[in-house]
Amino acid sequence: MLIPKTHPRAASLHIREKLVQGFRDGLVVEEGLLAHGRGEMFDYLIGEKTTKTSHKAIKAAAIALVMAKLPVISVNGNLAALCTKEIVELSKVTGAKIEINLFYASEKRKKIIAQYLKKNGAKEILGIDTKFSKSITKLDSARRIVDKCGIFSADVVLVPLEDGDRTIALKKFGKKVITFDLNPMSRTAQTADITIVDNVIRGMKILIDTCKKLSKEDLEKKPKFDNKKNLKKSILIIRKNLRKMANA
Ligand code: PTJ
Repeated sequence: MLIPKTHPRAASLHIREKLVQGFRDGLVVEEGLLAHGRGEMFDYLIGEKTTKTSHKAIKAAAIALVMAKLPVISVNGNLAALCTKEIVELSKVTGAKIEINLFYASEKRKKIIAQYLKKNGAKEILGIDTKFSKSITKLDSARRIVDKCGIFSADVVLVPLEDGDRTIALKKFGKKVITFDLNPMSRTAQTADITIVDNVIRGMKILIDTCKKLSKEDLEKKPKFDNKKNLKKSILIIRKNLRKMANA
């Protein structure tokens, strides 16, 4: 679909088109389209822009990823469709490994996602070879199967657009969890160590830039970050925007 640049919601419609293309190419599942719709609604409520609160979370996430011994970016269908290039670049900038981990598991879809990432410059992709599969306990979904050299051994895991159960399981497994979730009230958002309440398509670019710009002082000082406090601020932004709309 040709979206006129002057359309008031052009950016949001372009993101939607990217996801639909990802669905047609076999990266995204039907349920991923529903998840995106939920995300669009929350994006609207935060004003379709990266808030100051999200910038704060992005800085904390950048420090955690750069300081990690073994950081891993967990890739699902939606993330692969929306941020193919950014996944590869973030991996280069932070040294993070890339691991494909799907909720609606499918070997065929894993292969398509891996090809997409490789076409965009990814060298190593974990989560494909079952020889290295390990299981995370206390998790029923297909996401419990992880790579021995990736999520299983990681200290910091970036898990964008996630389901709550795995975040809880990863935390119990001793991992520091960073997530992107437009819904600040979701179980994932509430359970993660660092929640970036932003559209992953905007936030990933800012995260890459922030990692590149971190100073020695940032890394030494490690500014304090309170996820619960930050999430409350995101909820207040939504409340304020709703009130504004109701009074307009
Ligand atoms: O590819 P798979 O099989 O691993 O499946 C991926 C999906 C996304 C379908 C699966 O993880 C899922 O069902 O996720 P949920 O439980 O629907 O959660 C997705 C969360 O991401 C929701 O809280 C949405 O608000 C949020 N979300 C959706 N789109 C975006 C987003 N957050 C940030 N950026 C987005 N573009």
